[in-house]
Amino acid sequence: MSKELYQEAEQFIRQCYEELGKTDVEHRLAEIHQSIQDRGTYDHTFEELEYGAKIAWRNSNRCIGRLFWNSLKVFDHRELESEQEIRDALVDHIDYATNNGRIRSTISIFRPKLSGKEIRLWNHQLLRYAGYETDQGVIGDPASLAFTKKCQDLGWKGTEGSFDILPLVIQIDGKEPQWFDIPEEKILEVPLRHPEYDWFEDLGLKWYAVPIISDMELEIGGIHYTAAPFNGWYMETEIGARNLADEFRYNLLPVVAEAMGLNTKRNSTLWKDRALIELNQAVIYSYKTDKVNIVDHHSAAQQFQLFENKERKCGREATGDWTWLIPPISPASTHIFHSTYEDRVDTPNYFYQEKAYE
Ligand code: HEM
Ligand code: NRG
Repeated sequence: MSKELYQEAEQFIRQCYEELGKTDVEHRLAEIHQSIQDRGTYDHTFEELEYGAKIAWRNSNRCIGRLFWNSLKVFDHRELESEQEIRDALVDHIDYATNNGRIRSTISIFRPKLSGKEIRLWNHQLLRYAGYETDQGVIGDPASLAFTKKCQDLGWKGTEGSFDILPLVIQIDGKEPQWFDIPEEKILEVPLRHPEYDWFEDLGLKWYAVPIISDMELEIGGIHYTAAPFNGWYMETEIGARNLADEFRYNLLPVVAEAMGLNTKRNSTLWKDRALIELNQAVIYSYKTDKVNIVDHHSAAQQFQLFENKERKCGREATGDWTWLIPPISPASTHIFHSTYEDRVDTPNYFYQEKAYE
């Protein structure tokens, strides 16, 4: 029997039962020991699964949003077997999490990897825009070029627009992956406009409401959940300072700066910085006006400080990856910049896994 698996299980179960104030640990451990001996694996109870997913969020060193780790909604979909059932659960996840803009932090957990058999979601996020290589250059999101090609190989056709939502691609146990369009009425998007610049909306920019990471593996007590999409809500810089601004993404700083009438020939006019601020202001203004949850980076940093304090009160020190925790705009205006964090990776946690395609 797998010694490592039992040891991973024991460590998790002891932590879980201790934190939840449960007393029947030894009995549960004996049960798990027996199960691993009989079947080579064990099943989490719903309570263990739910708390494991929450601890995994709490342990996510790169996440600034961890104050809310204990209010994650967990959907247990371990019984689902077909691509269609999984598609329906994913669409329900999008719908539940979106909640007309009052976004709910949610995770949907499908059956874990067992003797090499696994469910994989090929999407990086359940909602994301396609990217196309054309004679006029890239249209859409350059980060999606490879996945978009895969979708086309599978028979999906996009409209070569700048904001085409990609289909869900689901693969079970190495079989041919199946793709499904997401019903339009389930997708909430926010057209971007600016509180002072009327011309801004004419740029025709938008972004989707909910970031739902779908390609990471959730590990709890030695069990590997390879399909476990999760979401919170956006921090404005993710959209305004990275997705729309990076030169290798939508690359919109020159467009915004020109429209602002800035001299883009000279670095010293700080046109990039000024365009960044207005782009981020537009993101915040648009999401707030449409009543779609979003957090600005100053509030997020304050919430993260509350998380650090709460953790200390519980006898833990928050671990963190400083290089990811600092926001890409005005980092030194947050306490995070002036702090240090131990980048120790505890489990349960969310991990990168090998790409399912390529
Ligand atoms: C990373 C914010 C919820 C797990 C991040 C990042 C931000 C962020 C800004 C950095 C992303 C980047 O630079 O690309 C938030 C906010 C949330 C939230 C505002 C609102 C509730 C969640 C939830 C989970 C989670 C619900 C899991 C249950 C993670 C993980 C990463 C991350 C694993 C690292 C991703 C990677 O390495 O690519 N978060 N987050 N976050 N967050 Fe959160
Ligand atoms: N930067 C990515 C999303 C990464 C995760 N961010 C969150 N996660 N806010 C982007 O699409 O811009 N979350 O679970 O809320």
